Amino acid sequence: MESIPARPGAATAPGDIRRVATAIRRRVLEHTLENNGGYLSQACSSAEILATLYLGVMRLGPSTAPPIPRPFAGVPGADNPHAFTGADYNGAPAPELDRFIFSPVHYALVLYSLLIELGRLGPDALDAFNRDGSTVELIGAEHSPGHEVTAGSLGQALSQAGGIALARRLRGERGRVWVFMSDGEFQEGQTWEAFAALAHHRLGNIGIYVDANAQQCDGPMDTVMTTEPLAARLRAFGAEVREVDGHDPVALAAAGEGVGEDGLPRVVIARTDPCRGIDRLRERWPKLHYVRFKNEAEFNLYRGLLAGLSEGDA
Ligand SMILES: Cc1ncc(C[n+]2csc(CCOP(=O)(O)OP(=O)(O)O)c2C)c(N)n1
Repeated sequence: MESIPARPGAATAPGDIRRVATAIRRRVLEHTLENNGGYLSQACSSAEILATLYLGVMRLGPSTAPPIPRPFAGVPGADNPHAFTGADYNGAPAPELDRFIFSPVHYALVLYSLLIELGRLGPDALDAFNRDGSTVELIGAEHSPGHEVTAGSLGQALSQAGGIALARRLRGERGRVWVFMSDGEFQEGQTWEAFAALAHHRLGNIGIYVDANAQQCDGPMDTVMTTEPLAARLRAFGAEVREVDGHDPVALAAAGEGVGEDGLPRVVIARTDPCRGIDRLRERWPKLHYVRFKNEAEFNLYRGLLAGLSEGDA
């Protein structure tokens, strides 16, 4: 049987990653039905990427955070000793361990669902989803489970991750910095400025996975503003680029190998399908960014799909 050895001491079979990915889609669909709205196509596109990062790429310690997320304790500041980030769901920081920076924070429910599947977050954690005073935010922020920075204004997290990567290198830490981004963020100038800085400082300890689902909130990327040829542009900015099928855990894990060993930032462009695993979503194309159901018939249709998803062959 194939296995993915990237995470030391814990080889994960691709089948396990696929099962986790299916469970993510199921939970996100369930919540989209419950709340009549959700970032469902993002679960379809990114489930294998995020599951592979956690199970086959990143070196993280066990969660040190409570299974039921803490309420919001205010923004960080000199006068607020109670503020916290959600990074402790990714384990305590250690020089040899990796850090994870989650950039397109409207994907938050996808990350929470993954953390639940991995036992890093309790199964009831989503009871507080999108409630006032809760950290389990619809649009995640630094206090939300699994998040380390506030990135709701898209395109900023990579710059923050670059600063963390530079600081880690200056301290002699061997742990890497992994960033998850969406393709819409490559329409923003700050992203390219960040890449110029990563290349200038030769930050080879940073790896970036991009969910290239070819969609953004106003529709298909190529009609709003194309970012192609993305790989060539990134190479021109000094990155080492791999392009893979974003639903293939083996290819995704292999594309992250060797990060931390040379002087170039690594970008994995994961080509994905925003309807993967929930084929009926194609009927809604190109309006996929935020899914809401229009009538009882549609609710019933998607409720019916839930059962199929639990059998798990997305
Ligand atoms: C700086 C900034 N501009 C605009 C927005 C509004 N916005 C929220 S999600 C989104 C789409 C971003 O593209 P992507 O994440 O690739 O879309 P998806 O695949 O989730 O549809 C936009 C423009 C934002 N959050 N931040």
